[in-house]
Amino acid sequence: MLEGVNDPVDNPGSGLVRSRTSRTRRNLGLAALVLTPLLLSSCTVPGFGAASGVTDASHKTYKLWQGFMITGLIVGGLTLFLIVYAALRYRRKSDAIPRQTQYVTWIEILYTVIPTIIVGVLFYVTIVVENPEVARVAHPPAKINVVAFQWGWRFSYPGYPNISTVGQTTQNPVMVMPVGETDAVTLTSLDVIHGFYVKEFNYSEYAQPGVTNRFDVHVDTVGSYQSQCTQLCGLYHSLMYFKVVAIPAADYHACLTSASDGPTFVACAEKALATAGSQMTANVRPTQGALSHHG
Ligand SMILES: [Cu+2]
Repeated sequence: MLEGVNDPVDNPGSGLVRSRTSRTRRNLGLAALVLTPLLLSSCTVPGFGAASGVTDASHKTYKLWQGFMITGLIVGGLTLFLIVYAALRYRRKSDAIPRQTQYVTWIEILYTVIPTIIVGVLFYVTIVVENPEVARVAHPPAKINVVAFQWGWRFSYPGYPNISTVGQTTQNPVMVMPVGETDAVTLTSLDVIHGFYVKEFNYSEYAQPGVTNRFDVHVDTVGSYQSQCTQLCGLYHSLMYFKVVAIPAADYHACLTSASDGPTFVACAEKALATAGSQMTANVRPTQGALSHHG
């Protein structure tokens, strides 16, 4: 049989076999060419658009997101491969009806059980990550009230009635948060639904009229983080930015106590940020360099 394959005189079909073998070899080479750089570059798993995070919860959310994306790529890639393979390998060659292979019980069990396991695992890890993220501490050391409106934000600090910052459209108001302390955020809206979103927190929450949403944030990295409204809320939705300035907890409380109003508080916080930032650079901390990226 093999001799016949190698001898075109004995076997007129051997040319076809040989070209199919070389085609298979070429396809394998192509696959290796595409996969090798992909596999080599996977030493650092990419973020797939998510931030590596600057809060306790956001680091875990980041890992969860990576897990979901990698699972999706594997399942999607395998599905695509099987579709393309079946379409090419078993394409119509004659009018004869091919062998029918339905009711193969073990395959049917397999393609029911495997997806169920995958969904179950994804559900479980989501709960594990999400539960601590939405949990709230009984006595938060810092509190902030956030009010969204068309088209801007107001930030005020319970216990300090004189200190609040308001900014709309191009003004980009500043929200100050302590680093290393839990900050309890109370969020609502004056008019329509807005979305409170800080990319580095990997977190988004509705600001709804008539509803008060509460969540805790525990920032662990000093920095300035650009943030925005994520619900299409009208004409100037696209300008509804704000900035989170996260400074050491001691500076945060000192600024709250010493400031006489919103602007002096923000000025104090930005000064503390600059000082903490230059100290961070001097120490060459191996963090994400949040300060230099989000000025
Ligand atoms: Cu909005």
